[in-house]
Amino acid sequence: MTEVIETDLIPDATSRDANWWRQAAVYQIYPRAFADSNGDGMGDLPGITSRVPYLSDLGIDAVWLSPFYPSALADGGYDVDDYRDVDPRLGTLEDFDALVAALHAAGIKLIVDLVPNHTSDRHAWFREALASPKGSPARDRYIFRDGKGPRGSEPPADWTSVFGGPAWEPVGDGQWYMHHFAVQQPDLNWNNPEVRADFLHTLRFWSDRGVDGFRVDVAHGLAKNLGAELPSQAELDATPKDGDHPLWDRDDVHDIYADWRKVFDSYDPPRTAVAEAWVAAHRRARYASAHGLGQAFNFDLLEADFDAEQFREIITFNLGLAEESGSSTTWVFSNHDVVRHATRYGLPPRGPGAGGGDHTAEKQGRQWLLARGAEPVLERELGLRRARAATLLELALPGSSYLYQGEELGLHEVPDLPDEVRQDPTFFRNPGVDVGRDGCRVPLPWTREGVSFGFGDAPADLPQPAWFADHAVEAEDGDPASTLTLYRRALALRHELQTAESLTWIESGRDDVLAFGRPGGWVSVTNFGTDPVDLPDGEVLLTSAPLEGGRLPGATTAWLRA
Ligand code: TEU
Repeated sequence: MTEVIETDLIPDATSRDANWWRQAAVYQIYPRAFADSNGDGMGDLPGITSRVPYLSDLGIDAVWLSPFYPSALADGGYDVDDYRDVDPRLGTLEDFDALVAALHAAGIKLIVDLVPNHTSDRHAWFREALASPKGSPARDRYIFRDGKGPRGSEPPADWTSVFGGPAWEPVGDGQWYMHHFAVQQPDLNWNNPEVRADFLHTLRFWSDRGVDGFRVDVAHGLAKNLGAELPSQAELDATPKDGDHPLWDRDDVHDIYADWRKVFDSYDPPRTAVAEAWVAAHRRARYASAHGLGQAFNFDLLEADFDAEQFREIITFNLGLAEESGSSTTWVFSNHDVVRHATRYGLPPRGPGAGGGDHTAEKQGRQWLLARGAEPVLERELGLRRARAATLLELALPGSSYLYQGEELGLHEVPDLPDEVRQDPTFFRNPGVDVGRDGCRVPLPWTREGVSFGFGDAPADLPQPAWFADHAVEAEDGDPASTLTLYRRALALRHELQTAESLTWIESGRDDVLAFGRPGGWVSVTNFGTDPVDLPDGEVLLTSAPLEGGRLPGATTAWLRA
């Protein structure tokens, strides 16, 4: 038995206390793919409001709403034209207020996505920058540099963007601007005081409208230190990301979040934030500090195989990090950027020693997508069975669980979207190398039939496959064996059983079984192997698949009351 962490805090995610987020189950809504109320083929805010009863029945504590701001959708809304408005195709500010009111009436908090690293190229600031001369204050809000060569016709540096292709774009007068992501996403200059002030304004704007927290996009990218001489990509690659890299995870980024914290703490209860920061594990704690954003994602489980040893190591390590930061830890299997976990777990194992390095389970999934899901053959049932077991394990862990719309329906990735409907810039910028993230962004099926399975009255812009019918809410509602029923039961029980943020490993005597107890007698046992195993003593509360002769079969989790 290993004591991992003990705190005396017993949060209650349903109350209005300042710690509501510490062990919340947060459900991510990708708004354009959730529910379409006006038949234009695009999900919208009134669509979400109409589904609040569904969210309430599901039993989540909070919604994380991906960007709903005006946007040309060059990157699914992560290219923001105006941070303090609603995309007219999604509704109005009044619709937003109605959504907040409906969620709050149902006891559900709302976290909105904030995209501070870059604006869109249609943002008023960027238009002004293009219309203004070199060296002007308007250009200083972004990262402009003179090009090299005659008339600046060569880029100022050879950098590649995160999305593939060059990271510098010419504007026609010898100057170029920097973009970590798509061309339509110019990076902001966070050394500019006006940029800093404007985001404080945005934080207050949404906090005043009742928003409970923020998910901070690319939180490790805002601070940059670029002198007159730009380094080469090779030099960037060779520079350790330990606080003084010119572009990523700089120590001074935390000065920005210290300012934000003052805004968060001026509200009652304080507004919360969670950092999306793809940084080395030992650097995560700073983002999660109570003086900064307060919580940070860890993506370790979504990069791992369905493997007891990897899971145990990741869980122990991250609970330790949580102790270091004073925050609670976060768990994520799926989101709008990655191959859905039911699909990842249905692909062949990556072989001995897999776990770290660049070839993660998620990257393996992306390679599979490149073959349009043809090879290797996806073991659909096994993948879903493992995903259900993994999720039940996750929901018993101390800390917050971030769930992605559709996983509660057991959805697989849609691997075979025709190229002509694809929207993700990572598809267009990486021909033949990456098909992008559209396969996890296909609109949800609500009914077994209809032009878009109840998503709306028009066909969905990303076409839904025929097999979505079997995963529709209507098909799964009330079916005791469905994934939706499993999530509902698990989330309801989690509320009942939720307890202090600690965990005690229970030695199972087997390498392929992970068992742990939470204070108060809540026990979770997962069999990662194939042979049925005996369960510890206790009352079985819930299982991710039926027991076999009282024993726990392979790829199954059971919750017990000891
Ligand atoms: O993602 C940041 C990020 O680093 C990911 O883009 C990741 O590298 C990528 O998904 C791999 O394909 C955030 C958002 O979650 C993502 O949707 C946005 O596209 C991105 O920022 C730019 O805003």
